[in-house]
Amino acid sequence: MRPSNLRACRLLEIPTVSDPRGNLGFLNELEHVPFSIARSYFLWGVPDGASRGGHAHKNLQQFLIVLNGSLEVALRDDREEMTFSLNHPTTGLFIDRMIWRDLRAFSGNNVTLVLASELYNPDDYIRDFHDYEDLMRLATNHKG
Ligand code: T46
Repeated sequence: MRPSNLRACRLLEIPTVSDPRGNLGFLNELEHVPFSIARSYFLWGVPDGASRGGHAHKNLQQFLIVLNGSLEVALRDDREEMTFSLNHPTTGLFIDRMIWRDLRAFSGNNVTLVLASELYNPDDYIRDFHDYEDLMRLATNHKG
């Protein structure tokens, strides 16, 4: 398992072609999305006040695009936290492996598309923050 890289998590611009008919955004694998895409899923109809996430992934990398509405994403490792506000389909958020994420403040009309580097695997999830901290400590010690 590679160590966390909170600083690698970042907003990435999604190329968009606009003309009088509207807008078209596109994403090329390994060019605009920094990994090979194995799966996509989407979130919608999230009730007011609900939050999602609350876990980290051992290996999975993801790219979030808010297609409609808005959303706040809090990312943290065992040392620091970064918060991103997503509210436009011209910007996506890359989330590296071994990053704890909380998704909150979903607007009522929110639709969020997620591109993922691997197929769904429940064993890839770390759902307890203390377990996450232990794994981070181990990874740091291994690095020396
Ligand atoms: C993440 C955040 C942003 C599947 O069967 N296949 C899938 O591809 C996914 C993503 C989920 N599921 C099932 C597993 C659960 O029974 O759907 C149910 C809800 O999943 P979960 O509670 O993990 O949903 P979120 O929104 O808390 O987390 C999801 C992703 O699981 C996670 O990887 O980073 O969105």
